[in-house]
Amino acid sequence: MSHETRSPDASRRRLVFAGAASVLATAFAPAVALAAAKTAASNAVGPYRLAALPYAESALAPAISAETVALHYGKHHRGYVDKLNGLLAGDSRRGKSLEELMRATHGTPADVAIFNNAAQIWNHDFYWRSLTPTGGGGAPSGALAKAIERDFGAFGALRAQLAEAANSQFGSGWAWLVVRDGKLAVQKTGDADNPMLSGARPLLTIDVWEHAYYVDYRNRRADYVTAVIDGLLDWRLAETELAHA
Ligand code: MN3
Repeated sequence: MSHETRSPDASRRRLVFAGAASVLATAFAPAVALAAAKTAASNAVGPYRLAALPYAESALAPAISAETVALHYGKHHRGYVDKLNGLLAGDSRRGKSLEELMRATHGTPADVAIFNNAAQIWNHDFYWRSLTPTGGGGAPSGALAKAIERDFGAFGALRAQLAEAANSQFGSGWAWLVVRDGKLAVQKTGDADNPMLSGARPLLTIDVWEHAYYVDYRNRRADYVTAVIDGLLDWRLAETELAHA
């Protein structure tokens, strides 16, 4: 069989499909117009954008593969952005910042989908910024190093607490280094929740949803967590956020 015998069939199928679509477009013009508007809202013209990844998709390998980043950033993270823009099409709240939206919808059952998608965008933006190409993040220094010594005793204790939080979060969620009431602390949150909603300021985060590690580590979350803490966390972000706390 050659392409010459296949392509006329394929062309005809496309024409038939186009014809059917045209008939549908005529019969349901308002619905089609609405769908088109929603599609536009969920793409570049919407108010919420997919932030650029701050490094190449392959930059976190081997701790996190390019395949994982392509899926995690390009499908999951992008999906939250598209979903939020769809949910807020025609909603007066679409002008709010992500943080304002999270605070306005947190704990409101009717707005749970808006909260979840807004918070997941914020959390993922922060997650990508919490990581840096292997070896680039250095070690805590300056005021951060002093605060770690003051509040944890030693870096090893912080490292152990962060790993414990990340590994013990039941189901989907996040592990965080935060500042709360002027002190550094480690905490975990479930699903899309974020420590800022209980009065803390995030300094670093680790995504422990299965989509963050299953391609590379299968069920071995602890191996992913170790690889991230020991190889990818960007302590410079924590220093910057602490300076603004
Ligand atoms: Mn994720």
